[in-house]
Amino acid sequence: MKRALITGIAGQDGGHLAKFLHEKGYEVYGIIRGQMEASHPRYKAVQAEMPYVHLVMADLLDLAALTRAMQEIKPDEVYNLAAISHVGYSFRDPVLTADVTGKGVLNMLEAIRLAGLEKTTRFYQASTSEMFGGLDYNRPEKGYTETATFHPRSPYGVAKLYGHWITRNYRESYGMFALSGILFNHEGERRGPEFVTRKISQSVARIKYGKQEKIELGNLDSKRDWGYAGDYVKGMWLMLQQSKPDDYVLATGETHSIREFCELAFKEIDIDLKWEGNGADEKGVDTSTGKTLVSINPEFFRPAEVDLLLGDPSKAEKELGWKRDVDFKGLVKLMVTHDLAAEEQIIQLG
Ligand code: NAP
Ligand code: F7E
Repeated sequence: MKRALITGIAGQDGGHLAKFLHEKGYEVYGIIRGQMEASHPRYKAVQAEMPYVHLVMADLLDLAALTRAMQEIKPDEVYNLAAISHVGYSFRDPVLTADVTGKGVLNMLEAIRLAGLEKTTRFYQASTSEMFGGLDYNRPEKGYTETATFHPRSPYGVAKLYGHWITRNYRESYGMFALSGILFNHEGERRGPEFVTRKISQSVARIKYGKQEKIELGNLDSKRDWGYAGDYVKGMWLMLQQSKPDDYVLATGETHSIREFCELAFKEIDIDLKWEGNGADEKGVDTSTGKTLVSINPEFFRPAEVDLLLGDPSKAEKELGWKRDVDFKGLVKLMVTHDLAAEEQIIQLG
C-alpha cells in the first residue's frame, strides 16, 4: 500500500485529493496546523468528513515538526497544498505569505532531505497561474504554457514563484523527484467562501431564500480560466506517476469574466441579470423586478490586478492523458445547486 502525505488537508484541494487517493488504495496522511487536540471541533470536523485520513499536527513554518512527520510516515508521495492562498489577503499580510507560501516549500523539501528520503519520496508543489500575472505583453494567444514568462502581480504570486523555483532547484541539484503543477483556478463545492466563485454561488442561494439582498463584488472585468477541483487533483496524481519529474499546466483553455459567472449563477434561479452604469457605479439588475442584485464595493479591489488568465493544458493532455470532465457552465451549475441544497437543508432543520 502506497503512503501519501498531504499538507493543507483541510483546504479545498486537500479534501478532493484525500478522497481520490483513498479510493486508489493509498494510506493517506494529512497535515493540519494549530494546537488541535482530537477533541477540537475543527479537527473533529475534518476527521468526520475524512475518517480514512491519519491527521498529523504540524505547521509549514516548523521545520522540526515537518522533519519528524517525514521520519515517522516515510511517505512515497508528498503533495504540498498548504499555503496562504488568498491573493487579496496576501497584500494585507505579505510577510506571513512569504514565510508560509514561499519559504514553507523550502521547509518541506528540507524535511524530506533531513529525513533521508530524497531518493525515494516524490514531491508535488502546488504552483499557480498567478505566477504569470496576466499582463498583455507576455500573454500567449492560445494561453500560458509551462515555458511562458512569469510576472507575478501579488505577494502571493511572488511567494509561489519562489516555491516553484526552489522545487525545480532541488530537482536539478539533488536529483529529487520534485515537480510543480501550474494550476489555473479550480473551484467547486469545497471552495472557501472568500473566493469569488463561492461567494457568488452562496449569495445566489441566500438571495433565493430571502436571506440576503444583493452581492457586493470588486472587479467584474477580470477573467479567469475556471475548472473543477475534482478534475485537477487527478492531474496532480498523474504528474507523480510519470517516469521522470517535469512541470505541467492544468487549465481548461477557456476564460470567462466575473460578470459572466454572475449571469450564469443567477440563471440557475431563473433570474436574468442586466448590467447598468459604469465603473464603481455598475450594477447587476434583475430584468423582471428592477431590483439591484450585484453592486460594486471598492473594498474588494486589489492594489494590482491580474486581468486575464488563460491556460494551455496541451502538454498535460498529451503526456499525462489528463482531461477535464466539468466545463464552465457545468461548474457554475454544480456550485449553485450544491449551495441551494445546503440552504434548503438549513430551512428544513429549522
Ligand atoms: P485552501 O483551500 O486555501 O487550502 C490551503 C490550506 O493550507 C488550508 O487548509 C490551510 O489551513 C493550510 N495552511 C495555511 N497556512 C498553513 C501553515 N502555516 N501550515 C500548515 N497549513 C497551512 O487552498 P486550495 O484552493 O485547496 O489550494 C491548494 C493549493 O493550491 C494552495 O497552495 C494554493 O495556493 C494552490 N493553488 C490553488 C488554486 C485554486 O484555484 N484553488 C490554483 C493554483 C494553485 P487552515 O485550514 O488551517 O487555514
Ligand atoms: O479572485 C475578482 C478578483 O479570489 C478572482 C486562488 O485559489 O486562484 C485563486 O486566486 C478574481 C480576481 O481568486 C471579488 O479581483 C471581484 O480578479 O476568487 P479569487 P484568484 O485571485 O484568481 C489562483 C489560481 C490561486 O492560485 C489562488 O490561490 O475575482 N473579484 N470581486 C473578487 N475576488 C474575491 N475574492 N472577492 C470579491 O468580492
